Amino acid sequence: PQQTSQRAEYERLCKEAVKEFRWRFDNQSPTVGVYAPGRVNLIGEHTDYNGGFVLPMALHLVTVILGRPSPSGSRNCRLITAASTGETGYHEFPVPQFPKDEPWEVETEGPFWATYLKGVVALMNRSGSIPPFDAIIATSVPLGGGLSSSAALEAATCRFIESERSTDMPRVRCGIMDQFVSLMGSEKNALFIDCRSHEVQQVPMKEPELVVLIANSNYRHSLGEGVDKEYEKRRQTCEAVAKKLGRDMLRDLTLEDLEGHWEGCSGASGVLPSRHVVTEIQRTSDAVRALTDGDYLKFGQLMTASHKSLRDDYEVSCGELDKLVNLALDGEGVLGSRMTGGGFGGCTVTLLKRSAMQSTIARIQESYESRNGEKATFYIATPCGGAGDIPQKLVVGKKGRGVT
Ligand code: GAF
Repeated sequence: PQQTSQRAEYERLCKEAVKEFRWRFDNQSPTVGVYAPGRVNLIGEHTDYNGGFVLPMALHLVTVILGRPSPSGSRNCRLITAASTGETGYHEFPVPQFPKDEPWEVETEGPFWATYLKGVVALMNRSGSIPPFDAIIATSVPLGGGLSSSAALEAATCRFIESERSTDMPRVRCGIMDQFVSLMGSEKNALFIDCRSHEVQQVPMKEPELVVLIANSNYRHSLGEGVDKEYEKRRQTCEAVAKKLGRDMLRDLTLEDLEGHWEGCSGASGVLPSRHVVTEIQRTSDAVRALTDGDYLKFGQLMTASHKSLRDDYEVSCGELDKLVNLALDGEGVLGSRMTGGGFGGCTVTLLKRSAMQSTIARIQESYESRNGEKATFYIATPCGGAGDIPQKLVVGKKGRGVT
């Protein structure tokens, strides 16, 4: 795989998006451009909504939004996606507003990707001061690939609205990790986030002989469709067990607490998922210590243990992810491997020696195929910064004529 920079990614997407924006919107150039990255989580899975620890890093893969205020007299926002996103479409809607005192659900009419954007706009539009806009979305974060394409879109929307006037929307009660790292990512560092206190520690990723390799199973997950029920079910189980044992969150429980109440909990369906969360929180803080001490062997072992726990106790892996992890581990120079993100499809993340990268990729390519007959695709992950503005000259071009 090519190792591109975040800047190269947003420049490429911006060029494409400016052309399509001008083509669609009367040859006008956009005036604002922003980007926000996807993420890979190194360890700490399904811990965020239990108040635990996570260790994600922002990626070079980004979502960009370019736009401008709507022409005067227009009351609606107009939204398009760039052809390369593979989810092309057009959607027109009035600027959504979050009612102050009533329960509210985002208007889900229109394509699903628009719902994420509308939800963020509504939350930011409590005072009703956001004017309508025209915008285009382009992305290099694989959709439904477990690298936070939806959080990247939410973070980009947030940045876009902020820039113009200088969370998970489609009913998934997700945690804070993805949006947090997409906004706050740090170049050269993974972020160790305490999801209860929101304290953050930057953890340098600085061993040049090691590579973090992402393998996309190309079996798509979507937390917003069918799979969302599985995600929500697990979340409810965690909340119920914590409540039953008299605590706010599983973060407050130890393994001993849990084992002592083995009988009291709702059978294996409650205890096993909780055991994953409690042990994963511990593994994540151990992993940060290992990384800080330069003990990469240990870090790798913790990653692999995390996968087993997600597979056997939390039951969020799938055949494709297990196959990718097993194939990765089945060779020299691989320190650890695990599924990353919500699960049920998407990507794995593997820590390995640089010298072992080609042979590992070749081994996977030879034997891996998803249930839909897809091969895997690969990315090298280096920690990148969070959401930002695209330089004006790329967005509007010379003398406001746009980039052609
Ligand atoms: C998804 C969610 F959006 C995150 O909040 C997190 O819970 C993750 O699954 C699992 O660690 O990406």
